[in-house]
Amino acid sequence: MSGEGSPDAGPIDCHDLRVAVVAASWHEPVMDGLIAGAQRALADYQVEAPTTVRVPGSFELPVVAAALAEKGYEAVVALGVVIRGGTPHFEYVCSAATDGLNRVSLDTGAAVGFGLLTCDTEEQALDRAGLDGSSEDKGYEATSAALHTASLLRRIRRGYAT
Ligand code: DLZ
Repeated sequence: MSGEGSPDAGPIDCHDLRVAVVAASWHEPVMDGLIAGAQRALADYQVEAPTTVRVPGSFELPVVAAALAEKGYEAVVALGVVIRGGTPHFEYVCSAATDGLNRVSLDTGAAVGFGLLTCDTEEQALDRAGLDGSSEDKGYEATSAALHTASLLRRIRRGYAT
């Protein structure tokens, strides 16, 4: 799946949304790009005082995302990178993180940004990490999606979504 066809909705005012970023710690150069992209989006959307926490690996993203959502964060942006190795571990970590994050969103009603890169190689991951020379900026995209979704959910819950 490539970034072709992605929406280009621009920034909206999210200054009063409670937003947290949870980021895994494997593949630090890629994570640095994803986190920087998330921070750029948070600034563009005027989010005030977002929280950022780190977890060891992508497997740990859902449980911490759930704790943040339960604490009242309306948008939780999950960032991680899983790179295929020679064992089935890749599939287990990817599906646990993906299914877990989906569950967090549906169970808590928080908007969860899905910024998990699942790549065959580190080069592919770097190309999506929003670094100089990257063709995509998945940290920014995941944050933007979470903020638009949280804003829509708030309007629906207040009864004035169209
Ligand atoms: C174990 C593991 C492996 C092999 N690869 C990755 C990876 O590419 N990206 C990532 O975020 N985490 C990886 N992990 C760690 C697991 O996510 C988890 O942290 C450990 O299995 C401990 O629960």
